[in-house]
Amino acid sequence: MRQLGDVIPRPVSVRSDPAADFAVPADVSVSAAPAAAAIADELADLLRRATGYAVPRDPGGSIRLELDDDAGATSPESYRLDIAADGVTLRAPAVEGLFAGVQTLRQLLPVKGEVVLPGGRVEDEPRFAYRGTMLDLARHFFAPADIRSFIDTIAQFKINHLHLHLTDDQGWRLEIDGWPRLTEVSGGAGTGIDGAGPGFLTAQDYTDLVAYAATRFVTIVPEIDLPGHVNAAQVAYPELTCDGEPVQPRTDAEVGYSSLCVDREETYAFVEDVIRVVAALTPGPYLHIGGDEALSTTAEDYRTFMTRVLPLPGKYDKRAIGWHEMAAVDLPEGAVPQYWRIEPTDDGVARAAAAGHQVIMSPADRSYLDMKYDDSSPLGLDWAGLVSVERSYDWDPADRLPGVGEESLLGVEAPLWSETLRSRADIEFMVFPRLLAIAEIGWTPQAARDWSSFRERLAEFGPRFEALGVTFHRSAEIDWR
Ligand code: TNX
Repeated sequence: MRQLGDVIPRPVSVRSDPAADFAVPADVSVSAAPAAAAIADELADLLRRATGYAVPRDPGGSIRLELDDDAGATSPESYRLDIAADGVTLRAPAVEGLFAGVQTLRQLLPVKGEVVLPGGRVEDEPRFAYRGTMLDLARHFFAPADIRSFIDTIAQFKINHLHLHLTDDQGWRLEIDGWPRLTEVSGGAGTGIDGAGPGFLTAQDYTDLVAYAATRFVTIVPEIDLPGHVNAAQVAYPELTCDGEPVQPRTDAEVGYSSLCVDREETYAFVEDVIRVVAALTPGPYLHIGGDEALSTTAEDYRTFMTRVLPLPGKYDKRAIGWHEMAAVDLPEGAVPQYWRIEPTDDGVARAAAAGHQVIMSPADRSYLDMKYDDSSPLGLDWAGLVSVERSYDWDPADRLPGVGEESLLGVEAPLWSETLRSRADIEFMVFPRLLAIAEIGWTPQAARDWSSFRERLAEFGPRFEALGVTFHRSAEIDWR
């Protein structure tokens, strides 16, 4: 039988009551508030697979999902789970909390054998509102089916944002109305690293993906990387270079050689068009404008460009996120720098935090899922060092950067760049189990986390990943079951 605290991310409060274990009976049923019907159906389905029972929906259900909006909760994702000898009550102020609670309940189901839920009470809420990961579709395109399967798995660990890096030097992966060559040329055959990652999302694919993610309470954050990382755009539209001369497609992993032409009006017509189209396709609140590694844009040009472009997401009702280099300029209200550096450096991020901006923490030496685990990792890079499971767990985003403490953080994100990846199994190998460490950092209060507890809880997920058909790295740091 599972223990009530055997959950990742670790809940805020767990009170076990062994006298109240719930042996799920053959006539188990699920009831739910109308707004939670889809979540109840999902839970019934999970129970059906675990028990083989019929598990109908029934207003008098022994497992009840209740919405309780006067719970005085601080977060819509908070929930309270009571497991007693005669049934289960899950209560939350919003559907987000019911979904989070169902993910907890799901982890309390055994992989196989008799289904007895451990008695007691869990009270839970997230440390940060933003708990994210990122897929780089530009260096290697991954099809919607792969992205959906990824969303299914990450949502089980209460990851609630998926950032899609849609454009880079090696490819452009989202169809943009009015600019067909972006995807016809730079999403086509021969694009991606080594020419091995062709493909793109049509506007309809993207819309469907966003809607699917919403059913898993995951918000899609689209990124259009500007003003560097634009070779693919310039291959498709040579008028986006300063001299208007065609540039060659690139399939190597260099960074920092391409830049939009900051002095030309055509540049801003293009950029605003793209931002307008992406904003219109995106129901979520964020639009990521990149801004990283613009090494062939002069510092002055970079500031000119960013000062003009950063307000555009706001013009189309989105909050701008950008890699932290953008904090070199005064940011418009609501803009969020995403910090990736290894060493604390004065990039203007602390200044932005002092001015009231929220920050997303993604330090490369801890959260980059494309770094190798150890010297023997067959995939991945190592410019930010080796990132073992313990290194990905054992850090605090609130003490990474002087001047950027707990109150300044919107949350954490673990990016996965895809230079060395070719398949769904490659993604999963790099992401699991390290994303579970980041998920716990983002959800569980710092004072309630420790590595020895995490590695023990994580060990139970070996058989669970196997049952899900999810590839993972059997790190020697963990005594896998
Ligand atoms: C740095 S850090 C990048 C990406 C690369 C990645 C590889 C940052 C915002 N950009 O262009 O894909 O390293 O690890």
